[in-house]
Amino acid sequence: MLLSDTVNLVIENGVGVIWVNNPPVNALSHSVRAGILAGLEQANTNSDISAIVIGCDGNTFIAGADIKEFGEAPKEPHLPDVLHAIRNSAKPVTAALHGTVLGGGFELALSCHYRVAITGTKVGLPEVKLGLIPGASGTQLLPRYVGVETALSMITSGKMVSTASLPDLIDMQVDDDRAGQNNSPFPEHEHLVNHASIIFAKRTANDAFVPPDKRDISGSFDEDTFDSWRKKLAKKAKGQLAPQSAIDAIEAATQLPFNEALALERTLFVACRDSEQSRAMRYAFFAEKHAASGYAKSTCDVHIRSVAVIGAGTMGTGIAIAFANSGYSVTLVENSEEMCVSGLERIRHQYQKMHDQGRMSEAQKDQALSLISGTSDYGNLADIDLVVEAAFEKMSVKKMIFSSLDAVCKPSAIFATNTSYLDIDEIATSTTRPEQVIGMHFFSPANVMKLVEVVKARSTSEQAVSAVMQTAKRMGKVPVCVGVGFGFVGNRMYAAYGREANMLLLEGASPEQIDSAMESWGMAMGPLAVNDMSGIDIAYKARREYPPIYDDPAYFLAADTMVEHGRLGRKTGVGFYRYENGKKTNDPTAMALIAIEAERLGIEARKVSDEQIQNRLVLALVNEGANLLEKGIARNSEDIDTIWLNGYGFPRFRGGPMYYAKASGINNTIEGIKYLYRETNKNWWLPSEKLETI
Ligand code: 3H9
Repeated sequence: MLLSDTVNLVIENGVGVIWVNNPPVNALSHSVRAGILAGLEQANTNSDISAIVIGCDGNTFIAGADIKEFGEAPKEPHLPDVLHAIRNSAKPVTAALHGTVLGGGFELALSCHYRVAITGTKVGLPEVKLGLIPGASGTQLLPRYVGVETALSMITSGKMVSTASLPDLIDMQVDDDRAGQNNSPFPEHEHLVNHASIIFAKRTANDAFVPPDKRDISGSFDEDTFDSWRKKLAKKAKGQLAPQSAIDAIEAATQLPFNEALALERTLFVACRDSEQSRAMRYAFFAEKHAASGYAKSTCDVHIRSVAVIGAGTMGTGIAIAFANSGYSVTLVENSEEMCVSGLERIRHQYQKMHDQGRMSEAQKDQALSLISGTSDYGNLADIDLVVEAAFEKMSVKKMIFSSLDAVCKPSAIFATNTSYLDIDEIATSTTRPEQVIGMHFFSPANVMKLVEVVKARSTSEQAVSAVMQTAKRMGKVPVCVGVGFGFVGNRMYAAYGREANMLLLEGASPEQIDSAMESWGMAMGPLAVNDMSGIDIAYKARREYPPIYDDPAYFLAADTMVEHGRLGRKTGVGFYRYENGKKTNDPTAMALIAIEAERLGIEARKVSDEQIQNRLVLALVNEGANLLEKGIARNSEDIDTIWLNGYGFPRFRGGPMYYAKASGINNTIEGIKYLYRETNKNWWLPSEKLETI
């Protein structure tokens, strides 16, 4: 019986099955909420039905509220009302779980009287990642099943957890040996779990059951538990409202009667939902999806199964690990057998470390290692589908590698370079297949960082772009397609950001003031601490090999001064800071050296406020982002924001630099940039013509 556009009720063996079909992720859109409510009413009044099952079609049980509806006027029935009806159903309700049971979908499952899950099912309350807290009883019910500590950890991190690790939550586990063998979904999973749930529901139909809200809160906790979480998250999730609100709501679950605590949860949820932070994070969620979606859906008959990585340095080994972790067979290529052996040894060492830190099981480690082999003979690459070159950043070296590959690899093989700034069109000329030459710019550490800039050169075919975008997506990366231009999008913008940090040093701001201003604004790390960590000499050398378009004596003068005094950053124990036993301390010598250069250029030291620092660095990003849009190197603002959120530690609750510029009012942003142009008289502050329409 059709209950709404997306929900059916079928009766099987005396069990009423409320069947949801709302692709792609069975989100709780209005028609799903209305359908489930209608199904409950009908099942409770139908004497042929003794118990109820809620199950879903497709790859997953309900993965949450429909995020698209958050910006619209809420329509009845609201989710809390639907879940109230489930909890108070006279006939027991069983949730049939598979896939990723998230947010409102997990709250629905928690509101049921029983849960049946198939192997591989994951549950989670990821609302904090959208600047929200669970708004339909999640903060109240989860601690009643898994205890306060686990609930605090799951809700404030938003991380998914396997149902296998939550035995108190699941009433029956359905085994499927194939789960977890690869990343592909199992089309019949929903039928298996649904079938098992019907049998379970029939068997337990007459058992006495405790409504979930009547369960006691388990586990040990006291007032300190909540205060210590507040302190911990004030550091870890600095500046964010939602994690703190989540703690308040969970604490209320331990102090107030269920209905009062539920009302408080709702109030906190609505405040979060209507906050700028949540708007920014919801925007970021869709920006990331849009960055890859066009390519993920396009037809592409190139299937990447085997990969070769050229170069066993830090980037090369990280890239090899990233591929092997996703099930690709990887050949690591080096100039000699000895270099190969030591590259493979470094990889083995990395895996051992991940295993020792509890980040992967022995079996996962062995499985990944079994996929990686090494060679120094290009002749062994004849059947490889994708080659990723991560060799020395020199055009002549890259061209030699690509022409050697061209001579041995099969015609369909795609050649990607991990270059950070070299011209990929020029690299492509060294092959007979320029349409299959592309950039795959990973960020260090490549097996951890999610961002991959997929660089489409002028000659690259759409098919090669699709194949690489889809491969990166399958690796769990966030791929963004960009065009060719020095530094592509991320590093090009980072140069503008770093340039202003350098200018501010000449104007009298200290490294620690600049870094702490940016960190308190939300950046994961300040620009000068980052520079010390990655090595100040790297960009110094690049500036000498490829002189910047700006012929200005102050351009990166502070960084150049550090390098010329042998202060290369962490690796030499001094840079913008001093490092003793790995600990960073302020170093007045750095400022003294910079002050001498400032005086030489006639730049007067002045007092700069934290707000001026934040404003200047962020406006530099925005203007450079708009320049890249103007040149067509970035497709749109969403792509730029996705790059900054996933590669540079930009605070998600600010949405990304371009979103932030729009949310702060584009006219204010333009005025700010014009002001800096007038004040500094520097060409790089010339406002981009694209700013009006970013
Ligand atoms: C919540 O529940 C609040 C409640 O506590 C309280 C309410 C009162 N809504 O990621 P994919 C789309 S907050 C709308 O590529 P995958 C997505 O945009 C919500 N659309 O697939 C994409 O569209 P397109 C808490 C959604 O297999 C398509 O589905 N839940 C939603 O790699 C496929 O997505 C979450 O935060 C949604 N909730 O991963 C879960 N979710 O094809 C967020 C996805 O047009 N979702 N779409 O580009 C996810 O984490 C992943 O999508 C998931 C599937 C793991 C489910």
